[in-house]
Formats: sequence, structure tokens, C-alpha cells
Amino acid sequence: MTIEKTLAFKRHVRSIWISDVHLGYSGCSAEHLLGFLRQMRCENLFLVGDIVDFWSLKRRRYWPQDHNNVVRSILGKAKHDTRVIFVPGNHDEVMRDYDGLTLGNVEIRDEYIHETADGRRLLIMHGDQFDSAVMHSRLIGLVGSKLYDSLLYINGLVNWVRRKLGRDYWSLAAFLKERVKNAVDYIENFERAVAREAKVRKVDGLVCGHIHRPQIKTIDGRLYFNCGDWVESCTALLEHHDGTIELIHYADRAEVITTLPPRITEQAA
Ligand SMILES: [Mn+2]
Repeated sequence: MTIEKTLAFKRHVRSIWISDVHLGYSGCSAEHLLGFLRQMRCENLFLVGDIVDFWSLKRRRYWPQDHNNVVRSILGKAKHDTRVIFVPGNHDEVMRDYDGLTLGNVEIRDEYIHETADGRRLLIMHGDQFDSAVMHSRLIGLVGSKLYDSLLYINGLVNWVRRKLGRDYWSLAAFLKERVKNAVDYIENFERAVAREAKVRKVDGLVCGHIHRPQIKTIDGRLYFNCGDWVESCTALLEHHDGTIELIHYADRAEVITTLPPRITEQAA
């Protein structure tokens, strides 16, 4: 019964943050995201980067109807009562050239400072900006950023050869990142770099995405919020009207919502 209620009435919150949706990539859970967006109403919707996966689209053109519907749902909110701010990530970094531009009521910002209802200032950025800090300190630090840049250049050459041989694209950066990512301390280093930035920028906390690890915690007195993603986690951050922030795992709830109603009907019958 309560489930039906949550479906019938849209939940209203002050703000929603989502990141790492990866539209245009086959791993994107657009269906879940659509379900979530349709259930929610908010004053502010923050798109925290990697919303469209241009990297994946470049490799393979994939754009099913569900992905259109997500874009339409977001634009629909932007047209009505929601302020939509898009902070691009590394997979949609082409949009970073348009900092300050408003497209179809969607404001594009390289980064943005949001003030919560209880007066906390939160810096919003995608998070790939901390890759260099994390990678330099962990792995690339051994050889220096100049060499890392050279490696990326060599990576381009390697892929040119691979293309000539009809082989798939192979990313050195992704490979290194994956290796470092697998290390237990990658996430810790990332989070610490984020907290350091929050301190330098004199904000109470930072909201980001990028590493696909949903999280709310305090590090060295600064708030660390990670939106997670819509590839595996299906998570979002919500700001309630009193300023408290909640991390929700939508897929878990969606499962409950799709499995429970038939049972209720059964009982009723
Ligand atoms: Mn990213």
C-alpha cells in the first residue's frame, strides 16, 4: 500500500545530484534512471558529469529510445520548475568549452558552489580533476607527469597501429587507472584529494562523481559526497528541504516496487 503511495505521489526534494549516467553506452541503466526521474520533483537538479559518454559513442554509435527519454525528462524538468545545472565530466568534456552557456534551460558550468538550506557551501565538480593528483602520487609520481604525457602520446601511436591491424582501441590511461583503481588505496587517495580541495577552496564540502563509488562521509572536517553512477550503483544524492543530504540506492527500491504490487493484488483478490 505504501509502495503504491510512493508511486502515485512525486517525492519533492530541494536538490538532486546525479553523475556518471553514461548515455550512449550500452551499460547505462537508463530505464532505472527514468523511473527515478519520473518519481522525483526538485528545485535544483545537478548533473555532475559523464552524463553523455562521448568516448563510447565514438567507438560505437549506440543511442536507444530510453536514452532519448532520459534527455527529454531532464529537459522537461528544466522547462518547468527545476533549475538544471550541468557540470561536465571527462566523458563529456567537449561541453567544458561552453562554461556559462545556457542550452535549453540547462546551465553549463565547469564547477558550481551550491548553498544548502542549512547554509553549507558545497563545491560541485565531476572529479576527474583529481586523477592527476591520485595517479601522480601513487604511480605516475614515480616517473613524473611529463613522462605520463609522453606515454599518452605513445598510446595514440599504438592505437594508430592497432587500427591499421584492425584491432580494437586500447587505452593506456584506462589500463593504468584500472590497475590503480584495483589497489585498495585508490579510492582513499581520491577522497583525500577531494577533501584537500574543499579545504583549499574554503567550502564545507565537495560533491563529485567519477569513480562510481557512492559515498557520504567526513574527511578531515570536510564533507565528501559522491553521487555514484547509473551504470552499476544506480544512486543519487538528495537534499531535503531542511538541508540534510541523503544517498539513495534506486535499483534496490525499484526492485521492491516491481515485485510487490502483484502480491498486494493477490492479497486483495
Ligand atoms: Mn568520469
